Formats: sequence, structure tokens, C-alpha cells
Amino acid sequence: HAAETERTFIAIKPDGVQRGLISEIISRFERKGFKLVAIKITVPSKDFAQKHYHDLKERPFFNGLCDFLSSGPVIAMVWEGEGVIKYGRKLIGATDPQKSEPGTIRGDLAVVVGRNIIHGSDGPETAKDEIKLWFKPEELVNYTSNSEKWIYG
Ligand code: DGT
Ligand code: DGI
Repeated sequence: HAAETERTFIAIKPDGVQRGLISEIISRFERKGFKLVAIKITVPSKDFAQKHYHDLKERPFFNGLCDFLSSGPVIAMVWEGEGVIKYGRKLIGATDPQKSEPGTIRGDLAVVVGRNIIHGSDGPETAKDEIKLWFKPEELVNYTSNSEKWIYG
């Protein structure tokens, strides 16, 4: 049903991993009612980080940002659910944690833009591209969660 129509790419960056926030972040998506369909821990290469952030390559912070993403383990995930792309961004909060609302992941757990602990796809096209960049098709798991009927009715 509708729960299987939309997927987004979410990554906990090296700062989130080092600060012990993996379970905190995962639980926010899980408790909302979204479904985890892929997950891995990986240290992206600099080249890979540049591919991930290719849209930002003209920005002055691009090099530092790619160095940072490739500086340690990242938790890469695909989450599924109705409206998960847009609502995932809402759970994450504004790019600059000084501007993210309390109650959001960045608002509650981060302070500066260069260490904003999490990435989420910003639209259907980037979601598709990022899932393809980070995961092989066979790494995505199709399953029905027992709670779906209680989440979607
Ligand atoms: P770090 O790793 O926290 O010690 O600091 P940086 O400077 O290595 O890391 P980052 O990603 O904040 O910045 C990379 C470079 O980009 C750094 O030389 C400063 C520059 N930069 C960062 N944000 C901005 C910005 O908003 N505007 C301009 N013009 N440059 C920026
Ligand atoms: O999708 P977002 O992560 O919310 O935002 P984005 O795609 O515009 O930027 C990607 C990342 O780049 C962001 O999570 C942190 C970094 N970034 C964005 N704007 C700035 C920045 N880093 C620095 N240092 N300065 C910025 O102005």
C-alpha cells in the first residue's frame, strides 16, 4: 500500500556516530512510524563524499565538507513510508542548527552547520540518486511490518 511508495536516504555523519547518537536518531524515525529498509556502517572515501555532495561543488565549504564526511564512520540508511522524504527533512530540521526548531534532530542535538550530525535527501530526485549511490538494489529489503496496519489503518 501507500507505505511502500516512498523512500529516502538518511545518513548519520561522523559527528553523530562519534557522539553516540545513532540509536537516538534511528529511534526518532522508527517511533514516527517509518520503516527501515537498508542500513550499513561505512567510512566513505573522499571521492565518494564528493559524489554525494556534487551539487555543492562550487561552494566555499565543499572541500571541508567532503573531508569531514570521509573522516570516519557514517551510518547510511534508507527509510520508507508515506511522505518520508519531506517529513524526514522536518524531523531533521533546518540545515543550520542555530535555526532548527527545538524538537528536531539538529535543533535538539547539534550547534553548528559544519557539524549538523545528519543528512537527508531533499526531494524525490535526490532521494533516488542518493539511494542508488550508497546502496546496491539487493541491499534494500522489502518486508511488511506488523505495525503497518496500526500506522496506516
Ligand atoms: P573544522 O573542520 O570545523 O575545523 O573547519 P573547516 O574550516 O575545515 O570546515 P568547514 O567545512 O566548516 O569549512 C571548510 C572551508 O569553507 C573553511 O575554510 C571555511 C569555508 N567556509 C565554511 N563555511 C563558509 C561560508 O558559509 N562562507 C564562506 N565564504 N566560506 C565558508
Ligand atoms: O540538506 P542539508 O544538509 O540540510 O543542506 P545542504 O544540502 O544545503 O548542505 C549540505 C551540508 O553542507 C550541510 O548539512 C552542512 C554543509 N553546509 C551547508 N551550508 C553550509 C554548510 N557548511 C558550512 N560550513 N557553511 C555553510 O554555509
